[in-house]
Amino acid sequence: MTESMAGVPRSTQRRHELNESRVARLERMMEIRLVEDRIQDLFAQGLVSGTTHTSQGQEAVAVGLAAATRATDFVCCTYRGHGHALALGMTPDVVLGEVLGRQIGCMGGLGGSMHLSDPDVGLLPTFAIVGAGIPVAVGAALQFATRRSDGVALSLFGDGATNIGAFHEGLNMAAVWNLPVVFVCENNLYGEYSPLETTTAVSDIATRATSYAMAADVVDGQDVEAVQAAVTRAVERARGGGGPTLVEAKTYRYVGHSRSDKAPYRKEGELDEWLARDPIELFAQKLLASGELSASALDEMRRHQSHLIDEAQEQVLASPTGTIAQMFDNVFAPTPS
Ligand SMILES: Cc1ncc(C[n+]2csc(CCOP(=O)(O)OP(=O)(O)O)c2C)c(N)n1
Ligand SMILES: [Mg+2]
Repeated sequence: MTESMAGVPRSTQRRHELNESRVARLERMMEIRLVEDRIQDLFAQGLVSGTTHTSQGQEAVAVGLAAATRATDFVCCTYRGHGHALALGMTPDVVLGEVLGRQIGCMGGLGGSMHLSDPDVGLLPTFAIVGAGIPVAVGAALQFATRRSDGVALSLFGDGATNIGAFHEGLNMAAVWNLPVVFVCENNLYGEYSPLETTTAVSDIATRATSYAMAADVVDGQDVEAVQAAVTRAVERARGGGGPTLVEAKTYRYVGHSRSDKAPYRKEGELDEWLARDPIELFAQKLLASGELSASALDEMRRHQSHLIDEAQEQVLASPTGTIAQMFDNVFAPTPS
């Protein structure tokens, strides 16, 4: 992790910037898009081991959530987590480093794309198992409640995960124990290659909260400020002792599920409809209209962000990969008595 001169981790500073400024939120959404595009390029060049899942189109959910929370809260995301990690404050070099198996990565390059984590920004370990983070977030909320702290745990997951047992067990327990947890479903309309309506009996995932007598909200996942407002309401409810909330953000992934999936299963015209409501464009237009940003400042922001990602990529590609010896660094073995 990069340390600033004042000794505050750069990731923590980045989190504060996001909490404070609308322009910073637009910039972060751009950064996420650029990093995800870059990861796809690097994957195509054979530089990423294993698989990778990118989130182009879903940037507003990551940034809206991060802007509504504190670095001392806990977030559990998924294997599609590069954007969440960047939004929470992890720097592009650390994310790219992990994806490319370099020591500079947040897990020293041993976790890879699906296992980003950093306690400084409150990002709990991340799983490849669909829905696995949901009970972990409930556990994190239970420890906040037990310690009587005002921390909140948040769980991010997809629409497909709401058909998993852990989702129902987690929501039930959170409701029964009135825990400070916010469940955020990124409904991107597909679970792997299956459209939502072929796997799921409801079209509004938020209605599932009714079974657990839980508050719920459905929000436009392309509108960063709508996401921020909904998550803020839910987080305030949780902090104030009002218990859990299920927030459903309606969004879309522009890319396939993973790797080189070209998404031939999409409905005709669907991608274009969603591209017409691109979350970065929508927010940029809003800031231009309010005068917070000029057209030239927006162009400069795009150029600058792209330059920063070029630099991060160069730095990462020049840095050492994880080693076999490193694999044993954090292994605990009891001494035989
Ligand atoms: C328990 C489990 N079942 C199946 C899989 C294979 N799998 C990986 S991602 C995925 C789709 C999940 O869809 P969703 O929850 O909507 O998240 P998205 O990928 O759309 O972000 C599946 C079925 C898995 N990783 N874990
Ligand atoms: Mg999905």
